[in-house]
Amino acid sequence: MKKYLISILLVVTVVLSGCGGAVNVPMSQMEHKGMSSMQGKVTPTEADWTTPKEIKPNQEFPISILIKDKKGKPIPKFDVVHEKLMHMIIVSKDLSYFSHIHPEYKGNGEFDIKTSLPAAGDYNIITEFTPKGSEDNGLQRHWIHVEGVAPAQESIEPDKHMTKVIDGKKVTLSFDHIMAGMDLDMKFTIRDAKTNKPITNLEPYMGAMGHAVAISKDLKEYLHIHPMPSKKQGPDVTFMVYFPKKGVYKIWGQFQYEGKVFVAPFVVKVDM
Ligand SMILES: [Cu+2]
Repeated sequence: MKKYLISILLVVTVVLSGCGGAVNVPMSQMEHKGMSSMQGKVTPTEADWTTPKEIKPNQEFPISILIKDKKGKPIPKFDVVHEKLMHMIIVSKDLSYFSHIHPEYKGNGEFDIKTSLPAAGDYNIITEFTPKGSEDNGLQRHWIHVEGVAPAQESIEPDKHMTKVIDGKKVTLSFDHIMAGMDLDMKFTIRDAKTNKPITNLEPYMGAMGHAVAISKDLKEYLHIHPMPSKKQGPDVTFMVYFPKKGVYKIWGQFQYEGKVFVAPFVVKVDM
């Protein structure tokens, strides 16, 4: 059972380097608990990022990432994880903007994508990928700046109400308890906002009943969380999550219903 959990549960902690570059320490759930005997070999990586010097709001621009080993040699092969070779999350510094996209693999370690960002300011790009032979995923992060006068930063305050209406769905987030340094059950419950009826026909999205990302207010901690295996398609989708440190985190749950993906964001406070 535990081995199975490792394979389905991707929990990654990131320590940002001081310069805002990408020095990352991927860590699995088991490593947190010191169960290193269960932990496989992780391939350390480096990344070269190429983005335009000037990026303007709402204007498409290219992002190119070259994943290399520690000797600077491009890594040629990657495993498909949740249907993709690379997952990319982009968030604004105040965490008000979130996107989850999938760069295309060009071969010889290079992934490319085009995207646009809605407003001026700083954005953090986080990519996840698994070099072939690595038993845990790698992570690289990069800051970019969008030119112009940045809108006022949104404050990141814990939500008072844990139920929200998003695109006609009523989404509730609950925890069995919410403390750092231990495994928690995090549950999204999804209902029809009009009828209040539980939704029991959520659709698989990238091979799971949902995906969730959590990022700490200071953007240092990054967690990508997958749901516990279940045959149910709602209304409850439960994730096992491990918050490495106390503090305020923003969580985005992503689910698919009637062919469309929706994002449910919540801000929570994790105590010690
Ligand atoms: Cu993805």
